[in-house]
Amino acid sequence: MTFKKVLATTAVALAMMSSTVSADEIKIGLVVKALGIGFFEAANEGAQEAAKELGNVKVIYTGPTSTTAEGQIEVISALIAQKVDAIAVSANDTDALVPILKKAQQRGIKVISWDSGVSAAGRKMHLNPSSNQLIGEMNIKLAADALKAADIASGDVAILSATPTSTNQNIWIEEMKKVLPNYSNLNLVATVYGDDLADKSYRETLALLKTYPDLKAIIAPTTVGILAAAQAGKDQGKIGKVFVTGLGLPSELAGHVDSGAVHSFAIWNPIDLGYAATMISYNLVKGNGSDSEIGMGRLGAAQLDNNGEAAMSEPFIYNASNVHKFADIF
Ligand code: RAM
Repeated sequence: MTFKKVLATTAVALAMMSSTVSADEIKIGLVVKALGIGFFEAANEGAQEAAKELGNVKVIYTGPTSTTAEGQIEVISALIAQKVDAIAVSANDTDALVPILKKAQQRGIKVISWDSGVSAAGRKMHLNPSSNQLIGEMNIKLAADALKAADIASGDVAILSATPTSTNQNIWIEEMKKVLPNYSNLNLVATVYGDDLADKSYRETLALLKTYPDLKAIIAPTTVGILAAAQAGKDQGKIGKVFVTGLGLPSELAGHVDSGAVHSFAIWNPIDLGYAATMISYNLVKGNGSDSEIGMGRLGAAQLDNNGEAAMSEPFIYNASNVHKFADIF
């Protein structure tokens, strides 16, 4: 090979390398409870937006196929092997992920939880979508509002949650129970778990309707659960008799609001949540921020409490007046 040819070949090789990898690219693993959940897909949209805005950041969107801690441990191990710079996880279990996340941190990987937290030992900080107290209170108030709008004085209500080990839902249920005594017209008869799987949530709803014939409302603080419950109620001819509420996506629930199966529901912006988690992860890698404050890009700064927790924003209520406006967004 002539000297000229060697130079040309080297130049081509270098050009190819720089177009595929760049030495200082920051890799962030965004780990979700499970793949195929609309809420997390919307969060990924925000995460990709943040990566684009930052430049030279790659977000690896990943998660198990069903909502288990075991599945997340496998996914996190793979991210450690890939030598990512940060991991941002929405956890299926508060404690089970701690050992693997500790290992990640020992290897210099910055770890945060977002949406659904892990114990403090497993992460640097946790980003709540909103105040947990507010979310709990809002879910109960939404059920009371649905009954009121239908002129139902009082009645039995049930909670359809995600998995029994889900940090976020468990905290919200606790908060709901704290305010329930203020709603003497709501009688909580059961809490059941659909595991954030559409078919299990659907079956659990059928069982609730059968076991509690006087049920007036189902509160599902999960986007998967609320959608399945609304569908099951509709299929069982319960529109106008049993109201489904909780936390859901306008894009998934607009039809059920139209049909009357859902009077109103709440959610924060899931795109913003994924964006914020990515911005925080990046800032931790870069050493930006402090123990009390860290940047979330266009969303401003997150204020951390003594437990290393922050809240992104307020949840928003959706009903017939606004659900279609937001259905195109998330
Ligand atoms: C589901 C998940 C998620 C939760 C939302 C409201 O998508 O359980 O963790 O925040 O519902």
